[in-house]
Amino acid sequence: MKALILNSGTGSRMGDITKTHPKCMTEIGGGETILSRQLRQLAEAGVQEAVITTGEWDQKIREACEGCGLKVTFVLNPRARETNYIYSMYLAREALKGSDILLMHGDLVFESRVLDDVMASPVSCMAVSSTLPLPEKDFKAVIKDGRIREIGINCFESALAAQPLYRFLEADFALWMESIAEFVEQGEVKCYAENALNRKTGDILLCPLDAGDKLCSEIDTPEDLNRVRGVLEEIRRRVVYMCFSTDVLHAAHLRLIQRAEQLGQVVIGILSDEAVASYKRFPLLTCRERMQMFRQVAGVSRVMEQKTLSYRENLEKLRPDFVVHGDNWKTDFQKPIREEVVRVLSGWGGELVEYPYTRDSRFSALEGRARSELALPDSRRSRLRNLISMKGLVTAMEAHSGITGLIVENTVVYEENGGAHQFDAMWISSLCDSTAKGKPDIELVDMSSRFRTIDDILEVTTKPIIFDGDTGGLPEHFVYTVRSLERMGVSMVIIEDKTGLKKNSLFGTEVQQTQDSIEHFCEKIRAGKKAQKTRDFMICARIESLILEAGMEDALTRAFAFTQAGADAIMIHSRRREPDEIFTFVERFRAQDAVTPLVVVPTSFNQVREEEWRKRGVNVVIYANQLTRAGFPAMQKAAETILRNHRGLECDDLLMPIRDIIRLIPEEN
Ligand code: SPV
Ligand code: MG
Repeated sequence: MKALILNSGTGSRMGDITKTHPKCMTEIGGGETILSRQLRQLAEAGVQEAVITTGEWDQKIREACEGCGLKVTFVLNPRARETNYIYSMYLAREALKGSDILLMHGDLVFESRVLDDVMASPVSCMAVSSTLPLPEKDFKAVIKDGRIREIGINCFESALAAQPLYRFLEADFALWMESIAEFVEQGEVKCYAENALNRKTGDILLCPLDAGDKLCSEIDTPEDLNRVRGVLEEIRRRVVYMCFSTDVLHAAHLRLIQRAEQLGQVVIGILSDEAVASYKRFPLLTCRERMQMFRQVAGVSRVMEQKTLSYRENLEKLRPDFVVHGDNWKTDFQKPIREEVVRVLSGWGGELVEYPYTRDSRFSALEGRARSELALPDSRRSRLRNLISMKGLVTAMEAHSGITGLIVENTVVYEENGGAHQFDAMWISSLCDSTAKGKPDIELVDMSSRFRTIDDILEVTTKPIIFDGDTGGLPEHFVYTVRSLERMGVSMVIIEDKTGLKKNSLFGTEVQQTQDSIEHFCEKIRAGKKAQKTRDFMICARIESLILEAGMEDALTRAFAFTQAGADAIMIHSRRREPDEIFTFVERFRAQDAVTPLVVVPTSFNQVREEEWRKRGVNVVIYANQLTRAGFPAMQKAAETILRNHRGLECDDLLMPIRDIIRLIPEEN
């Protein structure tokens, strides 16, 4: 699209103001002239070429356009004094061929929102206002059946105030130009070019584009100038709010901020770490770092934290005139958040302005890179501690293979209020790892094989890992396990205070199991803590006293002894269907220790919601075996169905479509 700016006039009604320069070079505040503002707005809107018609001030206008960033063609009208711009347009006809035309008078000042709307129009259009009174002397557009039939000064019937800002499709502009040529060639050079346009409104579908109360105004007199300056000042004082969660700034963000800046002072809300992690991924930069990054961006006047996905709190604090956002949230999970923004803004007449969302493969590649950084051992290992301190309560879901790891990694549920929920971490259960290999959960699967499982999961995920280390084996062996896990990027190992042939805890006292002595287990914890190299790695001591019916006092005595020995967290287990003994333990432990993270595995007492665990002082909830228990019966059923029917057809309804499997496992490139 090419812009056509008509600047051949003398601006005689401006008095002394236009004695030394053309009207388009009149200052309008903010260090800008009418012309420099138009050129900036055009460049920001992506226009690359402009044709400017000039008259007496040709040289000055050429100089004023230097370095504007647009390719400008100047067309001098040597008869500017005795002709109207119909003649300038006629002279510019060759330069205007071959593209859509965005036409504006050189004395027109408009908000970028109006320009954006005009440029986005799929049909030829002219800016009008349905809210402004009809002007006595300026252009009006007569509208019938939704299209403009006539433009002129003297038509008042069925008319709206109109401004000389048009977008023409190439073919429509050619028709107008044809009519202009006929006028000029018959010597009619003093009338408006719109007279020639009026002859073609039957053939050109020219639609009114309603700018409403938005600024779009010609400056003809010093009074106009004062009024427009006042409006621009008010626009500069308006507050525009935007919220960002990104930790990688790219061109699309900067473009959006640039557009927002045209609406007023830009205030950026930075989404808290917790809010980002809840719906997306763990941010690579902390909220403070992201705030600092946005403070450096030109055009940003203030940066503040936005604690929740909901904008309400910040909007009520700021009462901004505008909220700016990409239009993607009209349909995605953020729809309820958007609706709330519209509702809250309507409280003081604020407006939501949406721009087309940019889906660019270069930006998705950046996101891919950010994700792979989260998978690096150092970054992943430390994240469990961070999440616990950030969220208070984290959830971990069992994974025993690459595919179950991907399910834990990618499953997100969106809530009605626009929030989202996903697992924070993965639990590599000894029960499920053994089951997947068809072996009993008795420490039979050796460490090399367990590490292989970890590696499969590490390769395709980014979330932190909690490893079920069973009893940890001999202290002399445990130190090697700690170092290996640490090196791989595992965040926490949980070892249970049992000894000898370990059986799964859910058997309880139905099988022979022996609890380790406090002294010996403390020795193992101390050895592990001494062996670890990083500050981040966590050793969690798991207490089996309730499982083995050794009593609450024993459980508590052990918990305090194990934390004394250096355990970073305590896991308390029970196989009762009621959670009361776990509640009692948590309450009594918290009475003496407010900080050591507490871990629970609510497999049998699964009626308690996460929020209640949080309130009671639990920090990690592990869903220890649900994926395994969901998956194997489904496989068994599929196998039986095929056996019964001697073919695969009947089994189809039980199966995940192949295309979903393919989507679950994206190919790396
Ligand atoms: C596991 O998942 O392997 C556990 C938890 O250790 S439990 O099965 O409840 O003992
Ligand atoms: Mg286990």
